[in-house]
Amino acid sequence: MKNILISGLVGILAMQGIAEKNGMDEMWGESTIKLRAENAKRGQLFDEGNYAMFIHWGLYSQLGNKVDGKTYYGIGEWIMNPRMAGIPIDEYKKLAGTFNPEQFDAKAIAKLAKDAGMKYIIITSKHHDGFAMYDSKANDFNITKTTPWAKDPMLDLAEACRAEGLGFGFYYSHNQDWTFPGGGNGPSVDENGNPADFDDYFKKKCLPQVEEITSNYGPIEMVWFDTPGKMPKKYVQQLVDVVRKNQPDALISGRAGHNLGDYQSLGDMEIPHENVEGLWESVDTTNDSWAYAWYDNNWKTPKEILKRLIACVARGGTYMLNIGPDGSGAVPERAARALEESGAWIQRYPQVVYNAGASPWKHALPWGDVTVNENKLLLSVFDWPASGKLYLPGLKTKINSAALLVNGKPETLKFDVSNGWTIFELPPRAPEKLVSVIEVELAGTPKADPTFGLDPNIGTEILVEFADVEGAEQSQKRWMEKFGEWKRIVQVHKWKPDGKAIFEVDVLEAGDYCVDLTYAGEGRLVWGVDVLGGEHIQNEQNSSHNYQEFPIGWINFPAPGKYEVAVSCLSENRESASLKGIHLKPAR
Ligand code: H79
Repeated sequence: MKNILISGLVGILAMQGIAEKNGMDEMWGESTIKLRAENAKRGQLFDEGNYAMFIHWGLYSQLGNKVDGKTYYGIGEWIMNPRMAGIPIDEYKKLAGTFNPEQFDAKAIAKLAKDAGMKYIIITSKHHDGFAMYDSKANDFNITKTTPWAKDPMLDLAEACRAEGLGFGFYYSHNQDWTFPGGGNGPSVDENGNPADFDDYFKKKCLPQVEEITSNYGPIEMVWFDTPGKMPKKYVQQLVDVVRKNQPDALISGRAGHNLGDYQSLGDMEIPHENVEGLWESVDTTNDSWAYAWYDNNWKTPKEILKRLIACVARGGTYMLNIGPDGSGAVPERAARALEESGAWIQRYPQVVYNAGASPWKHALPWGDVTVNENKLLLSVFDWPASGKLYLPGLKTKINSAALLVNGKPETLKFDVSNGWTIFELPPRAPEKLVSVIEVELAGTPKADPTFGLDPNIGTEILVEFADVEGAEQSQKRWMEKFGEWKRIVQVHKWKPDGKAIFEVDVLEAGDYCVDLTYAGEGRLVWGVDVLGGEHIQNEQNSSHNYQEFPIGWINFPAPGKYEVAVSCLSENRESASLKGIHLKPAR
């Protein structure tokens, strides 16, 4: 993501001046502020660091998705919503009376983020429930006024981040407020039964609170607004103006709304398959929920964390990964261990992530992914080939040298070039348990042909978003796996009798390949697969409402080179047929 200029980047601003204006010199220490004044550039940590910690923590963390003995599955911060437990406002507010997070350890959290290789922390200052997790003068429904703990954790966390050399920033739910009269999806009347509108909420709570979070915690990295909904532009503009006034070096998330943010925020838990232009971010979580959920032990392993992080960097973006401390303030042990283990890997291979940019292939490769750092390609190998050969299709820039990193030292690799493919000779065993890295030094700017090469070792999956479609519709499909846990795919559906999804492939090793299709549908479906100008195969298989892979048969590529492979749905009852991708594997 290097080399992308943020529009309206104002350059380095004297943070000291801002601190003085707000009378914060004592709190933050002049020397730290000066240091940041010299180094800080708007969005630098975002643009170059590529990895951040997200924290969802609030009153809801105390419930951990269990209310009156009943467990609700889904995103924990939504627990009071009618779509989850449906807790009445008065009941919910009572939770503050027992919120006593004695285990909260700001230093330990900042150290965890640092050890994880993350460059800044963004934490929920107020989520949709309206509870401020900081000392708010603007509104009493906050952690210092209403809880027995009565402390402001954000002062400690901001300081701990600064001590670790990390950036710090706030999530703020600006549109939704489910407990303040007039807030988005909140009550429409006040305590006295008088009607309240969004303007009331905005003036009495939202704007003053954004003023507070941008004034009282020293220089911050970002304000992460979320779910703008139908919030009119004039309100968003006022919030943006406040952030710019108080924190000229802070980024504003794309979810501020009306295109007033500094970068694009993709959907929750969305990791794109194809490179995305511009400045953008994926937000994701270590398990399935954002906020702590007692049952949620579906943790991402260190390897999955690395895969997802590297995928974001390789697609040209930055990755923010969430933890949900529980009601005591403790970070779930398994999340912490996974972050530390993946972080230890990043310390060994910082060049793969920091200052690294997008893959010239524009998508992942069958065995791993590629990031670019200066004139080097960093090949992150997730699946080590048993054959002793790693196949890289379509590299168009000459290679000066290639090396496998073993215990941090480069060991020169031999390679051959054949039909536009680069074939590296590898030792039989991977040097790394998690992800091994090959550094390829190029003679010039990295260029590659993004055509999917059929890997001679393992199967190559190609999603329909990379296909050309005729006589059918290609569209995005979104659903929630559990409540609030978003999944999305591109599907080809609404097949006409002559409909086709055409995939371009590059074959290095001629011969038979096993074709599997991933689809959803109802009942048995008949699919045809054609190598254009070559063999046609077809078969009937079962289907299911969720996407599964079904074998179709073997198909032949008679010689090395490029081919078009067309998939069509041949059933008469094809209304339900929804194709997600094709998988081609050498039939050996
Ligand atoms: O903080 C996390 C989520 O709580 C928050 N964003 C992440 C970072 C988030 N809030 N809302 N959403 C994400 C989108 C939710 C949309 C839905 Fe619904 C909730 C779809 C179904 C239930 C509200 C009701 C919108 C449509 C119907």
